[in-house]
Amino acid sequence: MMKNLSIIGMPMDLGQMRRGVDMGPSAIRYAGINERLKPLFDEIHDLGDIPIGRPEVVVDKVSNLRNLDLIAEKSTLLAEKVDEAIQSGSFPLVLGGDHSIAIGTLAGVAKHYKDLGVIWYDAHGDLNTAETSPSGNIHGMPLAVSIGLGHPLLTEIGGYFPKIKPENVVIIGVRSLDEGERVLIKEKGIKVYTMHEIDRLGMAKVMEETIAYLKERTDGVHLSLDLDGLDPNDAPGVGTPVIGGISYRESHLAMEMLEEANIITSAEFVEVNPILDEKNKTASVAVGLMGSLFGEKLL
Ligand code: HAR
Ligand code: MN
Ligand code: MN
Ligand code: MN
Repeated sequence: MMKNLSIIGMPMDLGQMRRGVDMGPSAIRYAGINERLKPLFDEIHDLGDIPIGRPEVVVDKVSNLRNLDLIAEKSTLLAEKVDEAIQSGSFPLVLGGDHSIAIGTLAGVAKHYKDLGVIWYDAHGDLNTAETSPSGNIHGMPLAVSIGLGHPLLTEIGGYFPKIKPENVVIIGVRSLDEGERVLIKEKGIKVYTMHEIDRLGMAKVMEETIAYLKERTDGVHLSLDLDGLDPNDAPGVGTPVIGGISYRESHLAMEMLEEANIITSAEFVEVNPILDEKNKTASVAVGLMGSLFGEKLL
């Protein structure tokens, strides 16, 4: 069977307030994604970037959500591209952009599965709604939106609802949660490995359990990897760094174990902000992790 990859850039920074994350796809391409992944696929198609432009910031008067209409509009474009890639038999790899892009990615992916699983690799839960958000920033909401909670303009993208079931989600690396997110995790029974469990069990055990859990209940697994899940020492180029994160080595192991288990069917790498980075280190880390995720071997 042919193994093809479709790379889709989503240079959207509308989900938060720090400029520069719109340059994430460029930084990741500059870090050599094509060369690095070329040996691992039969064909790589770089589909370029979804056009975002440079729209003015608009805060929705009713919901207080920043750039709601624009994010809904651009996410619809991304969902269509991702959908097309999957239809053509290609693995979709989306480059962000802030994490609000996951709304569009998942809208394009989830319709192809009865029970899509999601690994949310992140310092944050991204489970806020307009009611619980401390910031009004939509990049703190994409996981909530994908399980069907949030503004209808977001939850209904792609014309179906919800995208994923809360019990098919595993959050890994979280160390910053707002009160409403805590409540939601408990209420919905979302599986979570905080930094505490990663320290206690070790990443190998965390991934073994995650893989076993998802294999049992899902027919495809999307990896949504927020670079701020990693420790800021290893991934400094992110808009909302939180100390005490997952190391580069642990992340490599996680990617290698996912590859061995052969469960990942789509992926996105988000929140790379080259303006805040040190010599494109974070984009290079992202590309290194992609290498492991797609089967790069030392020997
Ligand atoms: N929880 C905070 C909020 O909702 C901060 C979210 C930061 N989000 C990301 N994505 N970087 O993980 O505003
Ligand atoms: Mn092809
Ligand atoms: Mn995130
Ligand atoms: Mn985050």
